[in-house]
Amino acid sequence: MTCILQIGPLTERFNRRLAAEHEVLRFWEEGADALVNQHAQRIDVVVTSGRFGCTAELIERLPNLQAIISFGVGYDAIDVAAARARNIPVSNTPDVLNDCVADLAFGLIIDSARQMSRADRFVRAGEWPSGGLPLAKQVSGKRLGIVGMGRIGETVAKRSSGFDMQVRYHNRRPVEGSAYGYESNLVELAQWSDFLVLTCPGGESTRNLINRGVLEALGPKGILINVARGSVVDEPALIEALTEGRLGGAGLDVYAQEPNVPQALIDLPNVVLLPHIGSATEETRLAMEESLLANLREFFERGEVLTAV
Ligand code: 8YV
Repeated sequence: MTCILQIGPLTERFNRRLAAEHEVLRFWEEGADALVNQHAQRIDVVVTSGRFGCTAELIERLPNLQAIISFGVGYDAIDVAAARARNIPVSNTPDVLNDCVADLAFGLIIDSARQMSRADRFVRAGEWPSGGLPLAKQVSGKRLGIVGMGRIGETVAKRSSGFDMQVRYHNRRPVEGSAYGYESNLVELAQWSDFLVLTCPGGESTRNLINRGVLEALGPKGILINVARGSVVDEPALIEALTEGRLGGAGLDVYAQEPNVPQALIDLPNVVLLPHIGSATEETRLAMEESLLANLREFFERGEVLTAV
């Protein structure tokens, strides 16, 4: 029987499905570290997620590791370079989550602009009889800047046509055949945008890409939406800009130190805070599980993964 090291728990259903077909060592359970030492030679595959990742140190501890199969599209928490150095393929679950992440990005755009969460809190707190909320900002017809025109960025852009928005994007390089205008200068894109939506990968190449200068350019009327990774934004600079009114608002699904959200963000009225739920629907999570299991099956049957990173 094949031996899998599962780094963290996914759904009960998934854990059961995996354990039905394979011997699974559960890395998050007590005593797992000793178990890994004991079985290190036998572990063929690591199953992990964007959240749990896989370190170079762990890869090094597993001399016969043949593949890393991950749940989620982002793989910044997996040391892909260490895996590549040993010719270990890494797979993720792209495409199946594009719609849900893009839906959530749009939800954040509308909520941040129209202050729906704030209005909900206002009604629940019984404040309506004693006054109104400040006027909100319109969404339709506005300018949407997208940072990272990959599969998710493209899906967000598609959603915007129903809102008669203009779209421009920033990427490392222009996307061939894209219907949207390319902006090589991120500060200029931020200056142009009413909403700046982040859909780029995390990791070292994009760390603190959204810095003080970009936030300054987005300005007191601009809104930042992040459904990518917390690492893409200089979080202290974001808090400063929001607190001092140099940025209009933010809609965030991801943070620098999840699951810890800075109190300064919690205290701000013009910020919508979500607990990293971009792909968290029943339909999409099931599709992600299927994609992970299909990668695993393909690897065991043919020695290759289906969706390599
Ligand atoms: C998942 C995500 O919640 O796919 C991603 O990159 O961030 C989310 O869809 C996460 O990967 C699960 O750990």
